[in-house]
Amino acid sequence: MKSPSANTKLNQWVQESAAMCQPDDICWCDGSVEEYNRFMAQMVASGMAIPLKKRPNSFLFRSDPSDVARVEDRTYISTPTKLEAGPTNNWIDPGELKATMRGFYKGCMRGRTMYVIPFSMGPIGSPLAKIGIEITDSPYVVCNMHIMTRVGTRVLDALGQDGEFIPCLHSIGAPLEKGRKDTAWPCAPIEQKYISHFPQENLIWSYGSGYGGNALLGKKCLALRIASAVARREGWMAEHMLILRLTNPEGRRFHIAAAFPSACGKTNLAMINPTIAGWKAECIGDDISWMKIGPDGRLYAINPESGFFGVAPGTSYNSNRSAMDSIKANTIFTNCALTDDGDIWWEGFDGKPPAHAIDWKGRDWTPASKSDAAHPNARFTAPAKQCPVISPDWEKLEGVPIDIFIFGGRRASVVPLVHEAYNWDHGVFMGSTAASETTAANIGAVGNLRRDPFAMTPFCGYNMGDYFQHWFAMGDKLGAKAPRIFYVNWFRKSPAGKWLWPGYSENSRVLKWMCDRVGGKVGARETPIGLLPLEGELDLTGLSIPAQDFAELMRVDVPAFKAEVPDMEKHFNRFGDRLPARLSAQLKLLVQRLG
Ligand code: GTP
Ligand code: SPV
Ligand code: MN
Repeated sequence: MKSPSANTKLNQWVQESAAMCQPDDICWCDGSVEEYNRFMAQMVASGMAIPLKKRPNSFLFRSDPSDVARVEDRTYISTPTKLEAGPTNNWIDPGELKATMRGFYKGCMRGRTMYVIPFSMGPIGSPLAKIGIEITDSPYVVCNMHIMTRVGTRVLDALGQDGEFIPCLHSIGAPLEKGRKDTAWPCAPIEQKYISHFPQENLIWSYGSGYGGNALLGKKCLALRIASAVARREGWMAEHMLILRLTNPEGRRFHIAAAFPSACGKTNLAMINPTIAGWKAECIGDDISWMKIGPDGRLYAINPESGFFGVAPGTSYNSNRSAMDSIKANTIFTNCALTDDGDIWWEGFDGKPPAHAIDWKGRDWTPASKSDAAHPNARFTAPAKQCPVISPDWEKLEGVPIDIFIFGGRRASVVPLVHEAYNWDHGVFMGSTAASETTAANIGAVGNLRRDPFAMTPFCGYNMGDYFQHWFAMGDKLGAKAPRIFYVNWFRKSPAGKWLWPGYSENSRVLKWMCDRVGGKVGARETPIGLLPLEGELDLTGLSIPAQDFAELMRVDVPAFKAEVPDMEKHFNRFGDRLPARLSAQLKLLVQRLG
């Protein structure tokens, strides 16, 4: 296909990539509904996609059992020196990594079509938006990109003849020999997978996986890893944060951005259905926030995405009504179970489990089966505009002004339901020492406690020590207009292993307390770890939590925090002289307060 673009650099890059990957043909994507339908129809015909009778224009995909999540072990930040990538990233010298990957890319698209996807992260025309071009050999990726980003000809128009774009090269790494029948989910073995970033060149090379953040390169690769590096250079922020608007009964609006690690509750909080009378919530984004200081000196956030790539298991009308309403139609499901009447199902779905289903591996499943019907990292891809609580301002070009930052994670013990930072530096300290139990969103062990600063461990495109410093620099610029910082833990458990907090919609009570703090309506008590709600000021009206459970939920476990100090020191020591002195100072203060 002839290039529809007049951009010389783009055309040259596409030609070079085609010469290396050797596809049978090249298809420039226009982003149209017709194009989406055509690719879906092709995938249905080839057996890769299963149309769902119960959900209009919706399809189920089953991945290869080895290709079910991000692969942090195979993800690289390839800066000229290892020090620039820092201690939290995998690093290979750019020359060496490119040589290795060129070896894999050579001829990798034989027997396949090369799709060129022009996409915008952020609404086209927003001062915060960035253009990317993804080259891929996966039609599944093209359809997902249609939902997750703004794709098509209007992006090429915005790019013009000499506009800047971020090149994102992707291959599933499975050339199709002539006469061979394709598998339902072609991909390369784990040791050939590479998710590589070259931040100095704003370049992404991904090989071998067709799943989620490994393959939809606008998301974690561009909007977080590359964007975080660009943001530091240009003085803005790219964060793993949901964005929501809360309006109190008097009509005052608060905008909240919250960073939790993968599969730790962002989508759920982003679409919260408040249980407190008179408060209204609207969703702006569920995974990524790009933020820049506006003309009034406040921090403005946009959601660079246009869809939700959400965790399916656990999603129900009971836990997240708005997500369920968002996925009624026009949705891609990956690694969910298929019911006999042509619907999807997963663990935690409303109602009784089906008597029979086909599990995510394509095998018969019944409630008596030993394994899960859906993979724990099964996902839905749904357009954001289908969310019943999407904010009318979710695509506002200048974004929304952030009042509150929240950090958090999954901690079965130690960390109370909510605490507030004493000041910006203390808030940055809380973010930098955040810890959480690992989840199925990455290939690897689940349930291991790890430090995950700012929920950015897998997503920071440069030395995390410099990233900490960038947070201080932003705080200094924002001064009194900086958002207030809080830390939450929805996941504390009783010794018997029961959740102490009902979570989900009830988290609105905690958000209300935060807004009331900002509004000066409630006080707080000083504790060694930060400011906690005063007795009776966290609204529990209508909630029946045993007093003993609530006390445990709010308990500041001083000995347990003291016991964590050595691990915090070890964590900080990894950054050597890149660790801002202001963080060491905060750790000292914490130690003093813990006594
Ligand atoms: P990524 O898309 O991987 O970035 O995940 P996420 O942070 O958006 O997490 P998500 O909201 O999809 O939630 C992940 C899992 O945590 C789901 O199984 C939810 O049901 C569960 N979860 C979310 N919020 C709560 C909560 O308040 N309490 C409890 N107990 N579980 C929750
Ligand atoms: C995450 O893991 O944080 C996700 C899913 O949001 S993925 O797009 O696969 O990264
Ligand atoms: Mn995420």
